[in-house]
Amino acid sequence: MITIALSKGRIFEETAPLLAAAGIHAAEDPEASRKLIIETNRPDVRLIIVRATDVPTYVQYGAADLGIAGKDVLDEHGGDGLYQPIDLQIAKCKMMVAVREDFDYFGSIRSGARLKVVTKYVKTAREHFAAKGMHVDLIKLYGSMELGPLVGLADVIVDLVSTGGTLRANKLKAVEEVGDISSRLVVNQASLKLNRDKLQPIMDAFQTAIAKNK
Ligand code: PRT
Ligand code: MG
Repeated sequence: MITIALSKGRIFEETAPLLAAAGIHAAEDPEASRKLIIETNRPDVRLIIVRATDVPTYVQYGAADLGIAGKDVLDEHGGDGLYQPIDLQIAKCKMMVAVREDFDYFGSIRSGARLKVVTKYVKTAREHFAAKGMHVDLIKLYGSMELGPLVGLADVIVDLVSTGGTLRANKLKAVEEVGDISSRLVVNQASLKLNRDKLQPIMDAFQTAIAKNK
């Protein structure tokens, strides 16, 4: 049995066409179903539906053979024991630094102010500001980072931006790019050695489908 870990929502939606290219079709829509294990048309392939941040953990410990996770999640996780062979080019967005529309980010940096940063991505943010030689205070949040600067919890957020609609709706502006984000296929290395005959065709089908979309 091949187990593929992924999250519902945008990752599932954008992965479904890639799975279809590999001849794998979910028997149920995880959005509609409460099942955490979703059968597919292939008796030897199943999907498990987990939180986006938990995907690397399932693959790392071999509870899933393959997983699909954002680079944001993988960078935070550290990627121990995870092989990342394919950039799937899905769920694309950017990791950005953002502030209130009326906040002078570059002026504050020049004056040497110590900025307060809220983020779900503490490791990524720490590395970004350290590379710029900035000393910041990091505050970990689990969601709705956009609220932080509005209520005085922080000066700065580090979060994902795709359309920019959430920033605009909350009178925030992006001031600096941290990096490009897309989802990656992650593979358990021991499983790849044992099950290469089953995993390689799936990986090849993904590659071909991605190349066609370009
Ligand atoms: O939602 P939940 O707390 O269950 O988990 P999650 O947020 O980790 O999962 P999900 O499904 O929301 O995101 C899964 C993956 O999609 C992330 O790990 C990213 O790699 C990728 N992705 C791509 C995004 C976005 N685009 C994105 N825009 N993840 C989140 N967002 C959020 C962002 O955090 C911000 O709140 O959408 C908001 C901004 O969107 P715009 O369009 O208003 O700019
Ligand atoms: Mg989300």
